[in-house]
Amino acid sequence: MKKMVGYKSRNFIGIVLSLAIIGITNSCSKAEDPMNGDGNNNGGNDTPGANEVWIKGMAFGPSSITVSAGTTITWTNKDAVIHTVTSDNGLFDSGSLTSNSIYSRQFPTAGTYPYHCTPHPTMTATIVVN
Ligand SMILES: [Cu+2]
Repeated sequence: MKKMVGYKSRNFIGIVLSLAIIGITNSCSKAEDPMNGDGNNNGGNDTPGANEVWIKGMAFGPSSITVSAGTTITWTNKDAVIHTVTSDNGLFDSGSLTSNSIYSRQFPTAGTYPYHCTPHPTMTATIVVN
């Protein structure tokens, strides 16, 4: 009789643990999107906002962005590796941007501003200021 009770309570503990694990899994998947750093909750399938460049998948996106003079551009490193936002002409340099780091720069003067990533020279992009 004692064995039966022990068996039943082990089963009960098993069910409780299963429910707890399901609960933890659910809360994690709900927490994922707010944690992706984009400030909204639309499933994580986001694109950069206006005046925003994402460094993602070893590329700047968008690779070319056109803004009016005085605009501030914000770059976010969405990759796990370090990137930089470095002017081809020595006009600006973010320095090392670790994962999820942000770099912002205002562009007060019209012109074309090509830039690249120092550790990955094939990563290139341009800011066009009108
Ligand atoms: Cu890079």
